[in-house]
Amino acid sequence: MGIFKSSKNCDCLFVDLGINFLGDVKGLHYGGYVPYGLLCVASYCEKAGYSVAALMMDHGIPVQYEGAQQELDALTRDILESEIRANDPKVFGLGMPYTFQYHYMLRVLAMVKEIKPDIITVVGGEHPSVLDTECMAESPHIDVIVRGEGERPMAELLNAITNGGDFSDVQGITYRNEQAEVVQTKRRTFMDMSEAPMVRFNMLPKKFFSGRTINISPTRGCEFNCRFCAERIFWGNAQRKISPERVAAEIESILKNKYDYTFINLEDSMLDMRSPYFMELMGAISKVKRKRLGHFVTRVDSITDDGLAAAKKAGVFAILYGVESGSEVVRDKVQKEVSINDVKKALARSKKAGIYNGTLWVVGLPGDTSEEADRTYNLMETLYADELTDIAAISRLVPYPGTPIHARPDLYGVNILHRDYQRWVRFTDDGCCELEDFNNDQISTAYNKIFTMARTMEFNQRKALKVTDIIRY
Ligand code: B12
Ligand code: SF4
Repeated sequence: MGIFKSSKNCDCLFVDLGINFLGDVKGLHYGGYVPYGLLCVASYCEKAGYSVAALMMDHGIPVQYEGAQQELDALTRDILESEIRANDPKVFGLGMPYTFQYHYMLRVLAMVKEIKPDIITVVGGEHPSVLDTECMAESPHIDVIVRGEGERPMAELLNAITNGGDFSDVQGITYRNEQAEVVQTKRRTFMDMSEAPMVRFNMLPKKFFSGRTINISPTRGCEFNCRFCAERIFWGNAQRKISPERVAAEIESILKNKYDYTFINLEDSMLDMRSPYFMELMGAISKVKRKRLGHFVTRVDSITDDGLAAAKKAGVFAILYGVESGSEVVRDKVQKEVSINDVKKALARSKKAGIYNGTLWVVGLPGDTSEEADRTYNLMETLYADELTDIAAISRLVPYPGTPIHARPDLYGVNILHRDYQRWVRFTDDGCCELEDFNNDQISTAYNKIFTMARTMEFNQRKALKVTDIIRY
């Protein structure tokens, strides 16, 4: 019997790699996550009539695991062996939301194929979706990659596997055919969100949720086009929405499970307060009592006073605003079409509405230099001094697969330094790219200077300090 709920005659064991395998990597380990995307796919397949089970590696690997790789791999293998034995799945569906999980993914898939050679491995997530042929070339243990939105292709694959269909009919996948050739099927259109069933969180054991934030995503897609971001390409440039009633019902279902979670966050690419949907969503959520709502992310140019009031009434604790840089040159280069005035005005309105303001920043974007980064420093310092930002999440640029910068770094003056993906981490001074006029060491120096100032400012504000560990971004 495995540590997770087992499911006899399981069609697919869904597994997310989590974060504990990393050990205590600077700035990255802050409690882990609930694998929402994986559960979306598993819930959809279950509704389509397949028998599924879900496993999150973090539940079996201790927090901030400190062992050597050999020990980690032995532990991982034990977990996989016990779960595969307990469930005997036909398919192993692996979720890899983060690029830094790449090498661990390769090792996990090799183990899975050793444990059960005839199992079919299917991998999903942003990195393999974009770098499908590279992943296939580097791992003989991947049978199929689902590119992009996972629900429909995964259900169709399970149908093909259990009923003997042909993978070539499943749009949106990359697979190895009988001649071991890598085949990419046609890109698939996005699904209508009314098809998405409620996510069944209780596929994972109750104690897994203890101390974690639960992220749900009422919408998919973004109409904006910031050049460092993959959202528009991965999810499409039109926002698809889950009905507010269904979102409220999903939150109710979380409450009914009595999980010991910290916050429920709305983790959409961005929520636009100007849309009627936003007001309806806040209205529906405000009817759910005692839910402990955390944050959502938006742009400074999409706020409205009515929207802020509705968010406050719905119980939203914090709003995270993408500011990115204090440099106009940089913001122009990455098509973040907002001015410093917009930033200040929006943050002031948000504060006035009683919201806890978080701001999101990136050092080392195209156009950045030591001088431009000083503008970021100065703007952030002013925002802190004026109490317009309570917390700041400062990253350095990582050209994630799926972003326009990753596709054409040359167009943006970005030089990718290495492809050691486990080091493609953005809250660190160990960079993976640099700019023509802002080299890796200079970026690290600017990053550390800004980061240190922000921490000092937060520590000066006792109110901010209390929530530093709560807002996990
Ligand atoms: C919520 C969120 C978080 C949450 C929780 C993470 C989680 N995975 O649930 C928190 C706040 C913890 C977080 C943290 C970080 N995040 Co984050 N996060 C997101 C966000 C905004 C939403 C994730 C989500 O739930 N999406 C909705 C679901 C439905 O989509 P999905 O997970 O992609 O799943 C779909 C497909 O990928 C696919 N799929 C997924 N799994 C599987 C499995 C199978 C078998 C199949 C077939 C398909 C499949 O089908 C799903 C449904 O269609 C995404 C951006 C985004 N909009 O997706 C960034 C994103 C995942 N985060 C990102 C990053 C970089 C981070 C951080 C590393 C930032 C940092 N600190 O440096 C940290 C590290 C994680 C940690 N320390 O725990 C990047 C990852 C880029 C990359 N290539 O690595 C993203 C894509 C945003 C971005 N483009 O910058 N994050
Ligand atoms: S940074 Fe935000 S607004 Fe810009 S494209 Fe990405 S999700 Fe959209």
